[in-house]
Amino acid sequence: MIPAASFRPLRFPDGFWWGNASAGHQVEGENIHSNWWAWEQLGKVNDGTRSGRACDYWNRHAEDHALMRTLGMNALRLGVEWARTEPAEGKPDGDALAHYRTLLEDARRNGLRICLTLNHWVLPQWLAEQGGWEAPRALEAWEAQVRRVVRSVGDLVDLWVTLNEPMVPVLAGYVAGYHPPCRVAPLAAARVFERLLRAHAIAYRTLHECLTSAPGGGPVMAGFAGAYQLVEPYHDSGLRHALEKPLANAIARSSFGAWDRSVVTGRVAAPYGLGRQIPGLAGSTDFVGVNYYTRISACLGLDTISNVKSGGHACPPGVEKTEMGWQIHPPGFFHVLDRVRRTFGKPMWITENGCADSGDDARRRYLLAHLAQVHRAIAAGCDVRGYLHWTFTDNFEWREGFEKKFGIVAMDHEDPALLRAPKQSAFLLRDVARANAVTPEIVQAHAPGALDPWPLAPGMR
Ligand code: IFM
Repeated sequence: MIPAASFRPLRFPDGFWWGNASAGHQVEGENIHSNWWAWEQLGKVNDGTRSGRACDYWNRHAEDHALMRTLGMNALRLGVEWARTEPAEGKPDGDALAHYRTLLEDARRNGLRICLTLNHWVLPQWLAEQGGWEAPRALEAWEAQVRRVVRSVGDLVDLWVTLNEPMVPVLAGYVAGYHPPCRVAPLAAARVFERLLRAHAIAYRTLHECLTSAPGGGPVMAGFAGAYQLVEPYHDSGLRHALEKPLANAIARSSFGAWDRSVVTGRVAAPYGLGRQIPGLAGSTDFVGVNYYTRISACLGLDTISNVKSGGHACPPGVEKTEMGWQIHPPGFFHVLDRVRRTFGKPMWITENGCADSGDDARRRYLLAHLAQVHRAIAAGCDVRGYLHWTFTDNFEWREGFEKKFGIVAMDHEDPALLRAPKQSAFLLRDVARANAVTPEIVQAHAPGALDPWPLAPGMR
C-alpha cells in the first residue's frame, strides 16, 4: 500500500508554457518554392503522399489557434518558411511576410506565447540549386532572411529558435542520404556542419542586434533546438556490451555532442572539424530547446550499417516502440535534460516530445510518463520553462508522409474539409495545462495505471 502522501500532484513552475510545436512545411501547405516540395514531386515519400495542402494551416490558422485556446494551451511553437518569404533569389514576398504577421497576431490574441523557428530544415529551391547551405551566398542570404523576419514579426516573438535539429540535415542529408539532397558525402557533411554553426551564430547575433527585449519586456531569448537522445549499448553486459560502449559514445559525440561542444567552445568540433574558431559562436544560446523522443541502442551487428542508412533503430527485446519504430524510454528524457543542464547551464524549453500513434492510447501513456520525467528533472535542478508537445494536428511527417500520426488533433489529409477532431490526448494535455500539474485524478481519467506506482513506475529511473 502506497501512503497517500506519495500521491502528491506533480506541479510545474508558475508561468510554465504549455503548448504544441509544428513546422511550416509540415502544416502550412503549398510550400511550392521549397527544396522539399521539389523532392516530394519525385515520388520520394515512403507512403507515396506529398505535403500538398498539408493541414492548410496557412489559411486555417485562426481555427487552430481558437482550438488551442479552448484546449487550455498558452504557447505555440511554429516556423517561418524561407521559401515563402523569398521564393525567388533576392525577391522577398511582402505578402507572405505580412501573412505571417497576421497569423502570429491571431495566435497572440488567443493567449499563445510564441516560439518561432527560423529554419526547420527546408530551403528555398533556388538556394538548393546553388548547393544549399554549401552555396557561396548561403550565409549572406540567410542573414538577410533573418533580418526581414525580425523586421516583420520581431515584436511578436517570445522565444527564437534559430535552427531546428541542425544535426538532422547534416546526418540524414549528407551522411545517411535519405533526406534532400540525399547525398552520402562525409566531406560535404563536415562543410554543412560548419555552415550551420555559422548560420546559427549569425542568427543569434542578428536577433540581439535588432531586438532589445521580448514582447513582455523580458530579455531577448534566442537559441537552437537540438534532437537529443539517450545513447546506450544495446547489450546489458558481456563482451558485446563492452564493445558497444565506445560505439554509443561515438554516436553521441558525432551527433548532438559535436553540435553542443561547438556552441559551448565556439570551435568546430570533431569529427567535423579541427577546432576552427567561428566568430560569435561561443556561448551563443540564451536557452536550449530540447527535442526528445527516444533512446538509441548502439548495437554492433550486421544490421548496424543498414540501420544507419535507413534511419532504422535497433530495439532490445521487450522494449515498447512507437509506430516510427522508436523505443519508448521515458527515463532518457530525465538524463538528456540533466546532461543539457550540465553542458550549458541555461534555461531549457521542451521544444518537441511526442509519439506516432494511430490509436491514441500509447500517446496518452507516453505523454504522462514523459511529463513525469520532466517534473523529475525540474525537481533535480533543471530550469525547464515549458513543454511544447509534437504536435497539434496530424501532419506531414517528412519521408514518412501522412501515415504517421503525431497529433493530439486528428486530421485526415484526404478529407476535403480537413476537419480537426481533438483526440483524448488533447483533453489530457488540456487538463494538465489547466492544473499546471499532473495529478492522480488526471492520470486516472485519461490513462489509468500509466504512472503506477505513483509517481514513477519501476524502471522509470
Ligand atoms: O516531425 C519531426 C519534426 O519535424 C522534427 N523533430 C522530429 C519530429 C517527429 O519525427
